[in-house]
Amino acid sequence: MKKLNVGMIGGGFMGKAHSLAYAAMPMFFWPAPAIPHRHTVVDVKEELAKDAAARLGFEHYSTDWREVVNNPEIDVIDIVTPNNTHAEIAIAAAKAGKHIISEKPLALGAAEAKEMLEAVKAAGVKHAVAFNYRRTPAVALAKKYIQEGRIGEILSFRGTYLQDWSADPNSPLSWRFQKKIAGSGALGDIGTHVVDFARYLVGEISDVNALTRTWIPERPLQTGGIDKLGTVKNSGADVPKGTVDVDDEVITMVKFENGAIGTIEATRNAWGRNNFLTFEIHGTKGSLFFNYENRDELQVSFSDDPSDAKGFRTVYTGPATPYGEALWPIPALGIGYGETKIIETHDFFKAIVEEDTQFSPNFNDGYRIELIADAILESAEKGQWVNVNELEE
Ligand code: NAI
Ligand code: SOE
Repeated sequence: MKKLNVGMIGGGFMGKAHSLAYAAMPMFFWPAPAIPHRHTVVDVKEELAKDAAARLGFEHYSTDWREVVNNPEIDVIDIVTPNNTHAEIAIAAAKAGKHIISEKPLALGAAEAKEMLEAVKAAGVKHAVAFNYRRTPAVALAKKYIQEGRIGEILSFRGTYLQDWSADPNSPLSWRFQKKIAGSGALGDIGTHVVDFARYLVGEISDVNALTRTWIPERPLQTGGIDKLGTVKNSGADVPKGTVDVDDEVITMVKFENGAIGTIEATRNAWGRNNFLTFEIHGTKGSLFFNYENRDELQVSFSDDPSDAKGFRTVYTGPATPYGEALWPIPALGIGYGETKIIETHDFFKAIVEEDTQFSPNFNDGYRIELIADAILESAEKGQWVNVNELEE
């Protein structure tokens, strides 16, 4: 069976998730399209890279991503570093002829994303952006129902991504609060997952009208350089603080090219909400509701449901629903974050080995999502509707 050597840049939170998927993918999808071989992991310091290799099962480690990108033994570059590094690594990897999977958001903005897209197109390599939540089986089931016309013509989409890990002002100034590293705040970090849902399930977004707020304008500087997503507090009068220069919260109305309308909300300041990634879609013949916190479930209501049984009911994903044959044999046995990454890895490796197969979402989608995010920021600043296509150069 074909083996593809992976060079993974970054050994943090997503480094762990992607490594798990490389190890587990062939256990779920057999025969695998190709076996991912964890060849080299890169991190910024020798002790981090060495530790990552031992922990995540990589054969080699390095502190120089350029060396790995240019290593002829490497087939796939996996970018799991903070957002400001994605473009430089991806463009170099494309020039070196590597297939690329980049974590989301693709870039700091549309201008960078466009350069990345042009680089992968010129190189003819396969490319992916890791908006993995669309590969939750219940989300793929919603897509199937929509494609089959089960809810008719879509009228509206309401999407949220609400978390509370940064609601405490003593949560430190992680890279996610710094524009030069993150690009934007809740919008780029989690709002883009909802934008991916909206485009995947409903269609292209044409116009946006947004509000953004920064609720906590400064935060204690992070000590130790370790980003623990707000779980390590840094309090006290003498703790130096730094400026938050990104949005904490975004709410936007959206218009779709097909006439549907919707809203997208994202915040990391919503006490009590953890990974409250939801959508509710209303169509002419029914409605669908999904909440990632209950990710085995899709709530459905159809116009021809019996009149004495009105309301949403729960469909549990399992062997008969998307990806079911590869996953667990009983519905509701439990889909986790890991499974979404395992499916993503399978689908990307399949796209690599099959000449005519393209992975989706890819850099085209990543670029379009950056354009939409740029439009949302511009709309919030100007206080008016912004047409997304008008931002395209
Ligand atoms: P993290 O901060 O946990 O890990 C990033 C790692 O990259 C750290 O070990 C850091 O030392 C290393 N790094 C930074 N610059 C580097 C460089 N130039 N060369 C080599 N290593 C470098 O960050 P996390 O949470 O893993 O996020 C990484 C990316 O994944 C971000 O783009 C983020 O938005 C995305 N992400 C996506 C998620 C999803 O659900 N799809 C979930 C969490 C993060
Ligand atoms: C933090 O908000 C975070 O890790 C995001 O960066 C991810 O994209 C999201 O999936 C989980 O939360």
